[in-house]
Amino acid sequence: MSKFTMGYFTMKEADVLDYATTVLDCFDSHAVLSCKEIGDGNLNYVFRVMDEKAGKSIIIKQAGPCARISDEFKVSPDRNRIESEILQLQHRLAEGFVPRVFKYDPIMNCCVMEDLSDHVIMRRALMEHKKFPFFADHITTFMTKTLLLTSDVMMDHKAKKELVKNFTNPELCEITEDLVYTEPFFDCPRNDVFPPTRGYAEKELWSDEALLLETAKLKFEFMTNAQSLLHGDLHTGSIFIKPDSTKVIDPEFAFYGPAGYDVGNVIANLIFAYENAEATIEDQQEKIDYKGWLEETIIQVMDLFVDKFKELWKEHTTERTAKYKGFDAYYLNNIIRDTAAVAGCELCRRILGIAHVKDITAIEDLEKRARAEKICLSVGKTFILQREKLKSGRDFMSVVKDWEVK
Ligand code: SR1
Ligand code: MG
Repeated sequence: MSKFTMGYFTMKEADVLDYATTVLDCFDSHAVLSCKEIGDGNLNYVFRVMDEKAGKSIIIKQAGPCARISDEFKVSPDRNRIESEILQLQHRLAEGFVPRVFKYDPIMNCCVMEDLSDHVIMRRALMEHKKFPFFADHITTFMTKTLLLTSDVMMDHKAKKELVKNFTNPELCEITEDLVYTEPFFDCPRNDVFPPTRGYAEKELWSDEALLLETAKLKFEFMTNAQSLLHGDLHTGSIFIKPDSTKVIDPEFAFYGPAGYDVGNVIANLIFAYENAEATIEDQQEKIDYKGWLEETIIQVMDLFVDKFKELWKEHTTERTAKYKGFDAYYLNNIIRDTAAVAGCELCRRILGIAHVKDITAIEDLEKRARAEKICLSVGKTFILQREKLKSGRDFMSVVKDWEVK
């Protein structure tokens, strides 16, 4: 009996090599394989197994019994099932935008998938000021298809409820409820506040009762609005990219929630890249050019999402009442409002909470970092409070630009 069928344990590189040789049939039986752990996320272990001679490689991703970032977060390794299943579903809904899954192993809580090493992690590429002209088009196709085609507007309601059951994800949702909606908005011991930012957080966020009330409403919206099957953590570290291809990875936070959650995360993380560019590009012309590209991308993400939403709505709506005049605009307005609010929460939580983003922490000049953090917090707060008024990509960007000159 193989050690891989006797019960779960967390694998080291040598175990993964053994697993690839004895359990999988991806490689030639005489192949000389090598293995390296390459994960740098907050939760899991990611191994690349290579047959260099044949130029073949795969990824084996294993969920540990707690988060990699801190063993305070006990998260069931069943998240690997959620990840494998949703990647297969997203492949059917939005082909070409996710890695292929070859196998899910419920004993070892790992999945075997396509190696995307010809792509790069988008956050890193943006920090090197690389441009991706097709990104807005790709990500809006991915989001409209995965979000709308899994909603009650376009799905049989009983089948949708089965998906809600299958993708109930209480532990990972709890992380988001705490880390995104709760802890950044008070002086939580688990927060990680850059000292020059503390005063601003105390005055402008933690003591603003109107803001706190809105964050409570948003948290309940996140917990109770089973609108669409979300990716659930769609930041630029969850995107593998190259100029002509965009692949969305790491959907272990997937569950049925408000569609604007995914769109808002994309927008907020592009704003982090925008503030990184402002703080780190020395040459003025290069800075204007790169920020200009990011600005257009942010605008297009919102606006192409709206255009593609309308097209899909026309083609795929099955729910009779959703076809009533005006319901499409009502539904879309709610998603745009939620997008603004979620972008606002993400902007605040990545500055004040436990899980930061490198776009900001890598800014070496401390004054520039403090300025970037203040802008992110101010934009975040405005997005939350003004969410009913922000209707287009340009509206989002004018908030960012207004705070840059204040
Ligand atoms: C304990 S996990 C911290 C963060 O990392 C993930 O990528 C999610 O964004 C989560 O909030
Ligand atoms: Mg992740």
